[in-house]
Amino acid sequence: MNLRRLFKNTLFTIMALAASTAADAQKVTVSPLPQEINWGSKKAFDKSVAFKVKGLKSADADAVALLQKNFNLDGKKIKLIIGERGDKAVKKYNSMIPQKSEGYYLSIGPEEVVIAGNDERGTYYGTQTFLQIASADEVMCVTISDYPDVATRGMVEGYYGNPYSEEDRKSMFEFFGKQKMNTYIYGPKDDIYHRAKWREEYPAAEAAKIAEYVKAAKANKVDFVWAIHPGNDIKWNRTDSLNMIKKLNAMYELGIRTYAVFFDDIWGEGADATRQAGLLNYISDEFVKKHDDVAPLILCPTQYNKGWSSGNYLDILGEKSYKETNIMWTGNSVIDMINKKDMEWINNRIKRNAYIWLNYPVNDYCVDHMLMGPTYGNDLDIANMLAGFTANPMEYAEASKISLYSIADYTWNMGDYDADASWQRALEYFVPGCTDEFRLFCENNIDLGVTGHGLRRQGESPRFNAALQQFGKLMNEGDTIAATKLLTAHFNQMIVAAETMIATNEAPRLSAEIEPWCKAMKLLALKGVSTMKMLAALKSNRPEAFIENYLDYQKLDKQQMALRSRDFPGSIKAPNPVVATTFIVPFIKKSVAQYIDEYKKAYDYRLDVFPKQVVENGKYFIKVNGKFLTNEKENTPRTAPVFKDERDMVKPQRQEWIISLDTDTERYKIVNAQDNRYLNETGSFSAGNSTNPYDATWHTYILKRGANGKFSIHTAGRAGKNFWMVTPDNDRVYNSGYLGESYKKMGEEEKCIFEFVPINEK
Ligand code: LOG
Repeated sequence: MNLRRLFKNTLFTIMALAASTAADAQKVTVSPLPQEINWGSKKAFDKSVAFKVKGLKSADADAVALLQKNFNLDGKKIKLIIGERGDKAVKKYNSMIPQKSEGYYLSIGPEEVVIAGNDERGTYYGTQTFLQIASADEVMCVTISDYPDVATRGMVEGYYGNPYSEEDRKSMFEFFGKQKMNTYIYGPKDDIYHRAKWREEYPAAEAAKIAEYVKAAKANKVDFVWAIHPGNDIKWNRTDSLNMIKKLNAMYELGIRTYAVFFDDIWGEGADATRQAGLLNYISDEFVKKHDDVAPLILCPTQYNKGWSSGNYLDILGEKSYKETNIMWTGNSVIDMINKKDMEWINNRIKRNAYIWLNYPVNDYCVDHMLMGPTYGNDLDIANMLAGFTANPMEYAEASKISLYSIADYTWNMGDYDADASWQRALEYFVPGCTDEFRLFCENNIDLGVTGHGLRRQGESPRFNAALQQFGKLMNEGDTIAATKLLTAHFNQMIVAAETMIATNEAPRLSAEIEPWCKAMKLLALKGVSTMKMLAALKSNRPEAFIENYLDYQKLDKQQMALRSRDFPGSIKAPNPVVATTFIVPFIKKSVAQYIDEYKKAYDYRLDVFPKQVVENGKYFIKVNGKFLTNEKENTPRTAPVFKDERDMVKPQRQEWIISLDTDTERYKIVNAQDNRYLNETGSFSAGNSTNPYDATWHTYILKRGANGKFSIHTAGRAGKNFWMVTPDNDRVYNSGYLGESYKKMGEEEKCIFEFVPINEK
């Protein structure tokens, strides 16, 4: 480069920088979006400035701690005034403070900063906003008047699966503090002292942990709500009433001041509305009101969504339970977004505003998918119809924060909520250095396919779909080279994005959680590349190249099938991660099948490499006489699946079976999607995946398709030559080997009793 050009370039850079520091560049986008923000036109001061604080002693201590941690407070020139309504320090600004719970007034000028809360949380949130704005190199003058639309905002750790770790929870509290969320309901289904052993006190070490959570949450202005789930075996008698109070008192000792009682996903006696309302009122009288610092109760009813409501259950709760008791609600169905009409319906029934339990981004019913897309679909005009809004997350705490970031935005300032913009800001917030790679990852993890609950998410793989259109056009024009190049380039982008997200050290805990999905995305994209090579080989008459790439494809497929997430010892679930199932997976599958067909018509070289699959690898319902084979006792060693009449809506994956060809034995393996246990030769689950690990010579089946379209399932290898039958009342499966010789004479067609109904991803 010659000197003149160098000079010109430098000049441009300087000019560009000058332009960006002048005004717009310093307008930090505050999160969650404030209600009212007015930027001045001038710079107030630089990032590293020191302040002279007024109000330090009377202001909220957590807010003060934030200031002390982040700023030099030994300055002389610039005043920083902090406090809440009523404090002398901020008296002058009283009229500026919004008269709203948790609201604050913040003004930043060259001589003075004012942080004035309507209450202590308000001061704290004002300080959080100040921190965000003051992180810019040059801080601009601004005044903000801000408050939340929804009083109670946060999450409910209420899913089935591995509960959050200590680190997960503590990091979540901090995140909530920053994003102005104030509620963390603790109710993991798989904490035994929450549900299975609700009467028993936590052992000392675990009790200490809970006490720590209360403190850590509080320091971030988060209420740590503890939930109890007694409905599976509660007796409606005095003993259990006393058991309840005893447990709640023990939790009080640990610092809990807000309590929830969950009656979701139970049947039988526990599900009685009158009894439930009676218990909650009893707890209110005998426990809540006996303390002056315990908040009103939160109840998750058994009929917690419209789809599951019937009779007068909800009316009874509405009439009988004390008006201050909050009643949770997931919407029109278990998994749904919340709309105005539904709110009208439920609020009328329960005679109070419902407290939302949003089942998003929870993925315990589709655990092979990650839900990383925009959080859209909740109505923007329902703030005054809500008692609270909490989201049930995935068991992946960091990945869930993408959606929770948007929940914070939505609940704070509903009217200004823009799902896509909020999503993009969340992506930038977590990985500012590789946002686009992360976005590409998230774009391929949006929809969840067909599930028993029916929720779908739009907008998956937009960049692939754009490329696919172009691909179709080029193929129509006969330009295979350009077409394959185009899609290959897209697949390569996916590979780079996956590798980047694994390697980046910007968000190590996030990377660790999504790594299995990144690997799945990379393997899928590599399969895409192989598919394009197969197409190119086909069109240029190179059968050897076709076979070579097909073998690569098969190898990659096998690697992908072997991927597991959360396969640590004792993990409750260990899913095989899937990505981009709406468009990319079906495209690749369809293309490969089509290219193989074309190949077979044109060549007879190495036809042996193509599997003669009776059943395509995939997810299926296994049905006999219309009944679903169901893994009723997940994670319980030595149990057998049973047949159920209806689709399981609580844990739909119990009825989903992954059938795949084991290429070593060329027989099939049958695995349950709920807990990843394989079926053994007796048609039951063995001691456990770890104590009796999968062994292809034992645990694979020969599947035969009958003329009736149904299948027979045969054992082979070391398990001997038998087949599966079902008990006379279609209760469960058993092995014909138990029945001696006579059954061996059964006709082949007669053995074909199993239906494999594919669970379509699309
Ligand atoms: C459970 C919840 C689970 C969610 C999604 C509620 C109130 N209860 O069907 O623990 O995470 O659905 O699978 C539920 O939603 N049952």
